[in-house]
Amino acid sequence: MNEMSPTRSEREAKLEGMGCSRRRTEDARFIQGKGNYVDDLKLPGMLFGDFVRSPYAHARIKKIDVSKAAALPGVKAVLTANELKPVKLDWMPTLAGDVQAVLAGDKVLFQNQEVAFVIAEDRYIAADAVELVEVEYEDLPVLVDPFKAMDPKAPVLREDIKDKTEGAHGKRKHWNHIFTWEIGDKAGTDTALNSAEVKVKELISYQRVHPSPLETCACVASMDKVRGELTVWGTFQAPHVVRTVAALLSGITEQKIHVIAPDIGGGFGNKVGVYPGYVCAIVGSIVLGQPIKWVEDRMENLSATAFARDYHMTTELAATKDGRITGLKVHVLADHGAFDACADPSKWPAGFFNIVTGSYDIPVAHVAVDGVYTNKAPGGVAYRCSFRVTEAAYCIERAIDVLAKKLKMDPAELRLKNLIRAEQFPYKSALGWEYDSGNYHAALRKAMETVGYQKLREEQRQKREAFKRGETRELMGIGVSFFTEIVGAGPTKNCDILGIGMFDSCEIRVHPTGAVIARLGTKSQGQGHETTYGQIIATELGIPADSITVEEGNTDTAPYGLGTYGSRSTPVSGAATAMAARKIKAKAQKIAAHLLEVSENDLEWDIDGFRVKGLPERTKSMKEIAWAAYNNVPPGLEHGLEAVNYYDPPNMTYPFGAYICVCDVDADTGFTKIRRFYALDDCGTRINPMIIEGQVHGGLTEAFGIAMGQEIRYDETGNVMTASFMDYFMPTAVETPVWETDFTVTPSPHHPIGAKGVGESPNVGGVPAFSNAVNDAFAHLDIGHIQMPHDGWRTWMAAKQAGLHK
Ligand code: MCN
Ligand code: CUM
Repeated sequence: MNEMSPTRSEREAKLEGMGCSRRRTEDARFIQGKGNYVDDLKLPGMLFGDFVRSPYAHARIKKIDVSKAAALPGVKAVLTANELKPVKLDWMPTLAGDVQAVLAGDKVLFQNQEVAFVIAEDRYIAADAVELVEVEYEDLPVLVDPFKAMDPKAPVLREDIKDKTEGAHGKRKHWNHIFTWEIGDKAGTDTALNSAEVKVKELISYQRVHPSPLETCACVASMDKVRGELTVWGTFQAPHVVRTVAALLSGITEQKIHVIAPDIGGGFGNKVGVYPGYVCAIVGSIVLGQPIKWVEDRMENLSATAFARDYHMTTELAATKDGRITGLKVHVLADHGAFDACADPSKWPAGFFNIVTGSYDIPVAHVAVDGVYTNKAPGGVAYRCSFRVTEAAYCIERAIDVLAKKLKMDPAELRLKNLIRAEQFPYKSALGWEYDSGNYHAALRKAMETVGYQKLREEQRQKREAFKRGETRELMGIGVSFFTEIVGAGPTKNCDILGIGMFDSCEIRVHPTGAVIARLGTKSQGQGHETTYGQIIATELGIPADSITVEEGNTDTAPYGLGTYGSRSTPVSGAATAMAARKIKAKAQKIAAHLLEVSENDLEWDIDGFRVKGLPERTKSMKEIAWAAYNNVPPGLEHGLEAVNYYDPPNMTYPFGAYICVCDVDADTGFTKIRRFYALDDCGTRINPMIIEGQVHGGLTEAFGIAMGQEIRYDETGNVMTASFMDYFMPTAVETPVWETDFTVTPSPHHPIGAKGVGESPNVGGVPAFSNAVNDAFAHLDIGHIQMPHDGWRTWMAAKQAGLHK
């Protein structure tokens, strides 16, 4: 070797592969304002669609008169349910096995429900025409409180299914009941509770919130009547699923539908489902033969598209006097709004809520979930939720603190006592999951040491004394949370969407010069996929990441995939990427052996190519092999260097983390200052540490928003009180605390590169940490569980209830 040739570590660094904090390639266009979002699309002859929405939460539609609107110059068409009925599109199927009105026909079921769709030459004319549509309503009794949904006298909401005793998930108990989902050992759990030395029971509510991505939902539908082809650009987290649904609904054959998700300005689960806007734009375009754009405004997004949570969890824990948990029972009342449009895998009407035993070795547990209809917007699964894992983590993490208070035990100590031990992995939980790997004690101990936990407790003790003496009006709270996530849906044996198994895919082509294009079935909404998939391929194939282009979101070019949500991209498509690369590498080895005139088995991999074992100077780089793949392949081998992999994960991945939050509550204003927030995440093998940190910062900021102020609230007549950022708390840089991040690495044993997902972890673990901190500030006082969100008013009320305002 001459002295100019690069060292091994230089060769490795040049790849910018896994483990490298490589700068995000997509940011070059984003920070220069050169992103390409749906609303940037302008097609010749493009029209604009806008909705007439219901001011009522529950009302019968007596009459719709569109004549004035239709007569307005520039208006091309006005669609109502009557126009959609002949093509059987006035209703559409939801991902949860229910149906949803595309445009309300006989009655409306929530405020701002879609009633008519006006199509005009531009957005302004459409808005004017919306005002001219006259709808006569007869208001009906409104059901807002889910606890009253199954009263014998509750109003009938869904007249279309009121006599159906069977739903998509079994028996219905009431006209407003959707499903009961039950799992675990009921008798065993009751025995554990009845014989427990110590018991706690608490109603833990997770309020309705909304992910509100920066970019609202949008689409452009364009029907080419000559070719009989439909192209739809949209804010889709799962473009292939949208194409399949569009084919099934429209009758246009699937290959003649082109679904394209361009750049997306945040999804957070809000952009998984199919909305009336998409259907109406498509129908309009088919009818008029012109492209139609539909873009929601902020109020429409906040009040009518997929909300999150609204889970009311009655939680019971049984334990011994010295703090061993012996059983867990949870009953959930789930408010799904007017239609069950939860975006869960088909067989999981309550998502993966049965991860509610959390990170603890709980011998027996039982969960029952009742879903009900109310006069609110549909949705339920969104907002970094991992299919209801957020609710589950909040439930168990609050319950642990409630139990610690009852036992007069330190909440961290109670956790250490019950956490699943490293040697128990793979761990089979009482509610049916097999946790792949973890070292929980190491993580929690590292967190406690880093923040100086014992010292903080001592400071808190002193501060409480000082409060009693009247020297301060602040209460100090320390919130601990330990969470286990379950991401990577999922094994096709138990996870599907509309019958399509939840595998995912990657296709890689190596061009003659050694440059690569990779295409995937997932779709980034800001997570940095163009950067990180390239890093996996770089390491696997020894090709610099800068020579690799990653493309997603075009159903014509990408292999079929189920999309990005549930932090599944890394666990499923990341695995598909590694596996596709390995197919290519296996072929490359054959070509290298041919070129070096040795047997395949005489070769070994070395960073960016193959070398002959024992003769390290005899090498063929991947670049050389790529060239040879197009002109000098061994006899009998096909030309080219490409592969596709459809990966069906054998299990989910189980990332975890330990979060600690320190806050100071002002007893007189209720204002809570987050003094410190430490987040340790373990997502197995780390592909890009900088991107992981970004994901954690974003997720913690959302968790802060949820825990400290966000709530989609309705008044008793079903008016949405929080349909704008004036009323719905959106944290800015001003309010957002400083985040300290940390990590441990426990690879997933079944994932090809050992990686687990991370995108939703900070929200799952963050919310209980904040809530536990605020509750902990009051833990020495005689008040019960304080509900989220912990805004100034609620916290002030808690202080008042605790007798601190005398
Ligand atoms: N990553 C990594 N190493 C790991 C795990 C992940 O470097 N061990 C990187 C990945 O390569 C990817 C990112 O972290 O670039 C997130 O990966 P993953 O955890 O697999 O999650 P997904 O890519 O599937 O993203 C979905 C997840 C979800 S469900 C929501 S909701 C959410 C979230 O991502 N929405 C987001 N983070 C978001 N971030 C942004 N900016 N915008 C959204 O809409
Ligand atoms: Cu549940 S929000 Mo994400 O899965 O898109």
